[in-house]
Amino acid sequence: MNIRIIHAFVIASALLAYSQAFADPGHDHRNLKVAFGSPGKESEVMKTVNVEAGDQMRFVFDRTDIRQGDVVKFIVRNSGKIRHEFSIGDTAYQRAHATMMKKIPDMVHNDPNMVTLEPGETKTLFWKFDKPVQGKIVFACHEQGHFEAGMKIEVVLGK
Ligand SMILES: [Cu+2]
Repeated sequence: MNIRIIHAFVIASALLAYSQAFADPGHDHRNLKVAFGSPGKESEVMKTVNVEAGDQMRFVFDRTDIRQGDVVKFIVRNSGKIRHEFSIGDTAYQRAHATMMKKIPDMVHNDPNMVTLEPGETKTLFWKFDKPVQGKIVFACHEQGHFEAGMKIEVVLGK
């Protein structure tokens, strides 16, 4: 099993445990997917957000006006001298992700909703915010200690 599959499995397990804790009886979780959207297509992009990840443990966004239904292109640049991560999630997902990253701190991501960026690197993600969100949309870096140091941006998904 490669690290990416382990990662997907651990996140799915954590989310499953979370959602089961809040599930009403009879609800079927066999087809559990991420609850905060789905991978977007470049041809559908409605908004572009430029993101800078820096060593001050901050993300800088040039806009945060994201609404339900938007397909957003994120152009993420690591302007720092250390590795950062950019991941899209919601409150529950990022909490689960943070717990998992403490167990496997050197995990590298290249998934539709998360990328790992070496210093100077720029990567692009396309995400479709097609689902209502419980809590907030949370953009986070889970390199060791970064989330705890405040490397996240929380956005209320507009209607
Ligand atoms: Cu970081």
